[in-house]
Amino acid sequence: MAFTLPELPYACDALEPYIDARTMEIHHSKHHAGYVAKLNAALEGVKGFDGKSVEDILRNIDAVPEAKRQAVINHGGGHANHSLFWQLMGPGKGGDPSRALAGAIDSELGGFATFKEKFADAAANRFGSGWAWLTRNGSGRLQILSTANQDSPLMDGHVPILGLDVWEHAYYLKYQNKRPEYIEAWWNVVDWAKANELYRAANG
Ligand code: MN3
Repeated sequence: MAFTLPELPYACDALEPYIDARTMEIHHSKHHAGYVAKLNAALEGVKGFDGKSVEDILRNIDAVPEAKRQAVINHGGGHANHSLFWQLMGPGKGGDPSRALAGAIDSELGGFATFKEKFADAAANRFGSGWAWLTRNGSGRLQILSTANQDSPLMDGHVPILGLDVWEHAYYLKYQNKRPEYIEAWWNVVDWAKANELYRAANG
């Protein structure tokens, strides 16, 4: 088995000026590629994982032999998180959530403005490296949370609906230490149709 680096669904400069081309290029071709390579190395020679998706592996992380588990959490999480992240952005996106997800944000999270504020807080206040998430939790409710490092919400029974990478490698070239400015700019590239699709699938 070998996991492979997915193509970016748009050009590296497609998210300018909000996310710069150089950051996208390094982030995808170096960081994400590194997670894929190290995930493959971690699972090499380990039996029972052929043909499983990285998402399935993370959902059942305890099935990974203990000696390999942290490497799979780090690099499998990195692979899954970034694969999703690229799909949740696009040129000419942004705006407001759509359809079913918009309704759920209104009824469960107090509306879009409140959601944005809480999500941005989760992203800004994640100390060190990690991610902010909107998930559908194990009780079927929308939830805002953040995770450290490359920990995937899938390991805790959540389905990711929206995720924001707040590792410095995601923004430092353009925004340096100003993470809140990166978070604010990021709303302009969020693909809400994709988030809605993930929400619908999570509830299917
Ligand atoms: Mn990253």
